[in-house]
Amino acid sequence: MALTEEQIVSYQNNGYLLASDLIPDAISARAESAMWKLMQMEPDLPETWSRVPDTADEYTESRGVVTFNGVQDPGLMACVTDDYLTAVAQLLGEPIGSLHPPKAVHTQNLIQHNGDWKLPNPHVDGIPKEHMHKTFPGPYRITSLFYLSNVEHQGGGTCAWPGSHRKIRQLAESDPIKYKHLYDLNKDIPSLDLGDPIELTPKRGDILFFQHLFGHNGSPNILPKPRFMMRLFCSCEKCYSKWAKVDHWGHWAP
Ligand SMILES: O=C(O)CCC(=O)C(=O)O
Ligand SMILES: [Fe+2]
Repeated sequence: MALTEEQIVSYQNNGYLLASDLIPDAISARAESAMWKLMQMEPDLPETWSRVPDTADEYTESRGVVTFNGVQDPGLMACVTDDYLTAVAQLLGEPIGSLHPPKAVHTQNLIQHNGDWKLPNPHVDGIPKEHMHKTFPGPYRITSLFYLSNVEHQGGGTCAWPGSHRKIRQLAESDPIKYKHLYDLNKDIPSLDLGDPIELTPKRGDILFFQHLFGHNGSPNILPKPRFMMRLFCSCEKCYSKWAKVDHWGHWAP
């Protein structure tokens, strides 16, 4: 088994799990190289780290997010290991070997943000107004963030609110009409007392799993080195209909 019973229980209790060792080091090292190449940056030349690549699909300047959609580079796709797929099946309680694999990735790489570092407010995923995703059952059961660089304090670590999935679900269930859509639910999340977040500082090859309705958010990368992170895409009918993202790609939603 890819994950221990303790890790599965921790995921259920906290709403998330940061797991190491699902990707062999050689594979994550190759994936990091693929990411540097995609970003048109040289790992040994810091002067190249702040250039937004002209091939990027999107650049969100306010947060320094460089997005590429539907990337199928074999070096990146190799991170979808059998152990990873087994881990997802374990966390979902599905039979091992029963999940269809994703077909591509999308990047959310963070280049240096010129400003103060501060903790973000929590959000749940699936909030873009144009989608109006329903809160239940939600656009996915579980999602995975793959880190492909070592993330230091204030270097773009994702912030996680342990146990927030229960409190957010309680809020959603308290008024099913008002909170029919994630878009509206998300507006009231900052008013909840979710406690202090944990600023995760993952290592290359770590994977963050979290559940539907889990409170989290990215934090700024104020360090020179870019933070590399990717999520998974799929083009099958089932995934595409749950959360169409761009072109024929949707988020992979096993
Ligand atoms: O950039 C991050 O660390 C997290 C971004 C995020 O909220 C997400 O991918 O759902
Ligand atoms: Fe998110």
